[in-house]
Amino acid sequence: MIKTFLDLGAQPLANQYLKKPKKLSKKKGELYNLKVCFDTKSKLVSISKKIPVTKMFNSSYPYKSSMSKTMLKSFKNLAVNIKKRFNPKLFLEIGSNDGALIKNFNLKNSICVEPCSNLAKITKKEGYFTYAKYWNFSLSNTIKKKFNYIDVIYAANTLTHIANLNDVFRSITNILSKNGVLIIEDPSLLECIKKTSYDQFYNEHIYVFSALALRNVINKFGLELFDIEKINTHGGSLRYFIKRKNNKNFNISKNVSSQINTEVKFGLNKFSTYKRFEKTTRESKRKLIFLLNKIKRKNKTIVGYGATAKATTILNYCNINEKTIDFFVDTTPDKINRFMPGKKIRIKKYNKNIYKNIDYFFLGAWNFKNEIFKKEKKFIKKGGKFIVHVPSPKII
Ligand code: JHZ
Repeated sequence: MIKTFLDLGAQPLANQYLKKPKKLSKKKGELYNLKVCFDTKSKLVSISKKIPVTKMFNSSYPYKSSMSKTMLKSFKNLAVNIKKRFNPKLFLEIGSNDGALIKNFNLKNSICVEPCSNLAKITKKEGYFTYAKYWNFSLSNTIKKKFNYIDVIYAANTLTHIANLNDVFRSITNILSKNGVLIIEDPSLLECIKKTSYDQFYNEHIYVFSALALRNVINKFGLELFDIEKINTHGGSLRYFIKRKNNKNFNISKNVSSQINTEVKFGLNKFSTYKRFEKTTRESKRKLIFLLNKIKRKNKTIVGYGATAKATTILNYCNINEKTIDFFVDTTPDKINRFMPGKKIRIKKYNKNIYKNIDYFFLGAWNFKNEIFKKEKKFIKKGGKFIVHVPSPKII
């Protein structure tokens, strides 16, 4: 049974940064109701409304993974580990974005799949064999015809963005070699619930995985988890290592049962846990609005730092507008001089002197707090403050 536990209100598409702000309409499909549900059988957490992929991932997708040093470092380390541990003859990345990970792999034995053609162009230009296509069964057949079976398939922050998980895993098992490994990484549902980071829910995040739910999903395809790594990226993610059940080349690590046991102990298998999360989310909204209003009453300036997809959920759920946050700063070229989705809040190009006349930064990219704090030492030294909303709204 599918049960709804959270209503985040009318939301625009998270990565649609308009050149001019306008009143969005539900009728035209510019706004949708963001509700989050729990499947009592599979334990999957998903959003209820699925937006057509072509509306989300197309030739003007702005997000680039390479915009953060943290991600680049994480991908570099991962590439070293994959080569050491699995030594793939053929490496396939689903959702290769701007090549932040793949550039650590050899041109000759790497394949990229990226449906956003503006991003696919980047890896193509660098010489990587790139399919500017959506991941599906037909594409897996095309790849199989050309390359045969693949021994390492990797996807970061991608599979949770595809509604039809049955097709996702059927397509993967279609081309994964007998002893092949599938590695996927995504924000951890446990961390999301623990930190009340309700902003992990938006149109692109159709699912937020727990190990518990993922195990149930892949089981039908003769796949099993053999290792799980906890990583710090995106507010706490899990990196899952998956193999065919009949592949006895890898032992099942204790990390798998330990993660699932922790999740069950926390209650990720129970609807009541999600109802509690709904309550803490409402409380978080109330506290954030109270905090921002208190600062504004003192005539202080607040500027958003990192025009994230996550910030779209916060701004629209908490009804925060340009009277509270003057503008956002961001380093992503395709976001600059545009407006935060659903809001009249402009995004300005980040520069090193941006903090002059700013009292507070609202940390839209809270998941890169360490990287940003390191970069903004001068702002902090001058008495500048940051506002974060996870694990609960506060000034730091
Ligand atoms: P970041 C996107 O979500 C969308 P977002 C997507 N659905 C997903 O799953 C995750 O990524 C992986 C900027 N920035 O990574 C760059 C600075 O300006 O939290 C980005 O615009 N200065 C695919 O958007 C944004 O912040 C900096 O110093 O929630 C970060 O976006 C740093 C470090 C970042 O993902």
